[in-house]
Amino acid sequence: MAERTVAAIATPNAAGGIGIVRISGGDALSVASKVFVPAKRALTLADVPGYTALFGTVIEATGESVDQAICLVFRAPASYTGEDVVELQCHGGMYLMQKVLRLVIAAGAEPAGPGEFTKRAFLNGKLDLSEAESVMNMISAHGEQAANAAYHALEGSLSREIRSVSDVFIAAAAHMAAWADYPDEIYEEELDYDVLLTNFREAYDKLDALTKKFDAGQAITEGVETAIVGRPNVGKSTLMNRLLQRERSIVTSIAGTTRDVVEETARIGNVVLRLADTAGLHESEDVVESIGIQMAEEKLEHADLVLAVFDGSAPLDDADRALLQKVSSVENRKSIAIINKSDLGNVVSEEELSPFVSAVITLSAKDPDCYEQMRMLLEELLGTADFDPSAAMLANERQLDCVHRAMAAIKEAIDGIQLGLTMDALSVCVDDAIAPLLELTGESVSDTIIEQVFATFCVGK
Ligand SMILES: Nc1nc2c(ncn2[C@@H]2O[C@H](COP(=O)(O)OP(=O)(O)O)[C@@H](O)[C@H]2O)c(=O)[nH]1
Ligand SMILES: [Mg+2]
Repeated sequence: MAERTVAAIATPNAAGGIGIVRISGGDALSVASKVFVPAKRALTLADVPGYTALFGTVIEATGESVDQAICLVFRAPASYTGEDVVELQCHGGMYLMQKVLRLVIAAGAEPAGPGEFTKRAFLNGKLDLSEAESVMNMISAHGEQAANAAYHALEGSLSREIRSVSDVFIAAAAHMAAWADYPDEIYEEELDYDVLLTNFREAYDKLDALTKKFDAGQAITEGVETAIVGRPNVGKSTLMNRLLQRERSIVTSIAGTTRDVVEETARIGNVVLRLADTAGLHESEDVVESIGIQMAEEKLEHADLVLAVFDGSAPLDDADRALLQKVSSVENRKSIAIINKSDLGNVVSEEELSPFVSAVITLSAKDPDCYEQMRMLLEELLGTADFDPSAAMLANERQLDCVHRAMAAIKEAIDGIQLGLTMDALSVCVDDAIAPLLELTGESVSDTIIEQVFATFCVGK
């Protein structure tokens, strides 16, 4: 592939011990040789083999030295992108890195777009699309489990699972095509409806299992958008701080203390919660507080998980009941009712609240032990307790959508077999099942989707 040679700073946009400018493409070595002079003058970049590290100097066009650097040479196809790649490791000052990049571009490289290195790796068959997406997840992983899961995806756990499914349909499609051409040569074994039915059901179940694990995977990798809501003074901010394990939100006995939305990410066991502590929900005359309450209502509406807090030491009031109605009005959304202040005695029963929410828990946010109580409940509710990072896992909505479309087609095929559909009609369903699976791994995918996937990457990756 005659690609442009591109370059970008591959390290973070911040001062660091080392900064790397990566150059990839057919001219990578000749571009690098214009800006880098090896200390051993006898060596020329054009001649050194792949996997060579050279010490030397980055120079300006005038020949003036800019920085000492290590130059790493990779030769196609044995590089990240599959092309010739040169990495210049310089001292990681931000000004310096920008300067080295400018020199490299002046020497003939073009600035790399977001994710362009990984995109080239994909286009050169170094990794498939779902593996490329896991590169992104590796970078943004919050915790060990997330990084572990992304690593296994990069290493192909999802791709293998998806291929094991798509292979079933590709084989069926091939047999069906052969049958259409040579109907006399009967493919009894391969096209036996009972055998097909068994295979298709097994494939469907595999995909179904992936979708069921999706939410748990998201909770571990992306985090769950979580709103802490309740009327004033029930202990929302105390709970927020407990989950964060530090004093982030202001706690006082004065109602209306929290007026803004206080947002912070907490990792609790395997689960990542993107927490929003909000203003107490009630009628307020105060202009500032009213805006805060409005924001709380919005969080309540859009959050993926709601922690609705109640003061268990006093009977439920109208504001509590209104909140319960609101929490339960959003379908397919997880919610936990928290009966707080259990240390002060309890007049609110879990049975009163359970019809409105996914789970109820009684605790005292003041008691450090409630952290562990919350962890166990969250892991159970979000399905992360028995999470296996080495198992296949869907990494994002794009992949989930592909699986849903494949499942719909497989279901049609299964129904079709049971209705005794003709082989021709069945083969349409089979083709419909294959397409989204190939789209998931990127084996057959439109340029638009490729663009979309890599547009979410950072420059330099
Ligand atoms: N006794 C007791 N007091 C609590 C508990 N949780 C919070 N509080 C107190 O209740 C008051 C209001 O707490 P805060 O977290 O600011 O409530 P918010 O208005 O819902 O954010 C403060 O005085 C807290 O110390 C609890 O579990 N037990
Ligand atoms: Mg508060």
